Amino acid sequence: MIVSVCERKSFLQRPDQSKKGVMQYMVANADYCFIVTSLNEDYSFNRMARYVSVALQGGATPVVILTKSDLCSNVGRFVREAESLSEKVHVHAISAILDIGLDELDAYMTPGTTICLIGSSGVGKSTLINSICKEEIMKTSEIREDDGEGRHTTTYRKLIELPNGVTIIDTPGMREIGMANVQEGIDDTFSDILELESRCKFSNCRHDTEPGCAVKAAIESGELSVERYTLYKNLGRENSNNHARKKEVSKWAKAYKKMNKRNMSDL
Ligand SMILES: Nc1nc2c(ncn2[C@@H]2O[C@H](COP(=O)(O)OP(=O)(O)OP(=O)(O)O)[C@@H](O)[C@H]2O)c(=O)[nH]1
Ligand SMILES: [Mg+2]
Repeated sequence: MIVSVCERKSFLQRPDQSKKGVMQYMVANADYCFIVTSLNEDYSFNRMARYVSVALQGGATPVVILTKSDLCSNVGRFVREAESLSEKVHVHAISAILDIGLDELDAYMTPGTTICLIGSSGVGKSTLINSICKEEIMKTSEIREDDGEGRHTTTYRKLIELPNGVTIIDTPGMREIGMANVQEGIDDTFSDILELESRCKFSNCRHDTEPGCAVKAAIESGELSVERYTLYKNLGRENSNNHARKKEVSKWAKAYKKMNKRNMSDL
C-alpha cells in the first residue's frame, strides 16, 4: 500500500548502455554519494570525474572514498590528485580490512542522512558497508587475480537502515558510466574552467586564436593543465553526442507514431 509519495530531493542516473537514448535510474534521495574507487588498478581520474559530475547533476554531495589504502604505498599522492578534481568533492582514503580512516566517515553518519555507494565491481563497497555496520550484512568476494576486476558479487540495490538513523544503499558494481543529460554536473565539477571562460574578452570565445582568452592564458601560466581542460571538453562532447542521439531517437519515435496513426485511420 502506498501511504504517501515524498518529493524527490536527489536523483542519480546514467545512460543505459544497452538502449541508446534511454536513461537508467541508479538511486534517488541520497544526500551523499560515496564514489568508491580502490587504490589499485581500478583507480581512474577520468572515471572519478564522471561519477562526480553525475552526483552533482543529481543533487547529491560527492564523496570520493579511496579504498584498499593498505595496498598502496603512495596514498597521499592519490588523495591530493582526487582533491584536485573539484572543490565540490570530499576525499577520504580508507582500509576497511585494517580499519584505517573509517572514523573520518563518522562525520556523514548523522540521523536522517541517506548515503549511496557507487563504483566498479570489486572496489570494496559491500566490505565498507559491513565495516560501517559492524556486521556482515552484504556478501563480498575476492577480485579476480589475473586482471584485478571484481566478480559482480552484489547484483541488486540494497537499502540498509542503521540503528543510528542513517540509511545506506549498496549498489551493484558498474562497468561504465557514460555521460548524458549531465552538462550542469560537468560544469559544476569543473567550475574553475567556467570561471576562467567568464573572464575571456569575448563571450563567444572558442579559446582558440581569440585575443584576451583567459583559458589559454591560464594554460600558458600553468594555472590550468591541458589534461584537465581536455577532460572537461571530452566529457562535454560525449554528453552532447548522447543528447543528439536521444533527439534522433525521439525523432524516429515521432515518425513511427505518426505512421501508426495513419495506418489505423486506413482501417
Ligand atoms: N586489501 C584490502 N582489500 C579489501 C578492502 N576492502 C575490500 N577489500 C577486498 O576487495 C574484495 C571485493 O570487495 P567487495 O566488498 O565484494 O567489493 P564490491 O565493490 O562490493 O563489489 P561488487 O559487489 O561486485 O560491486 C574482497 O575480497 C574484499 O575483501 C581493503 O580495504 N583492503
Ligand atoms: Mg558488493
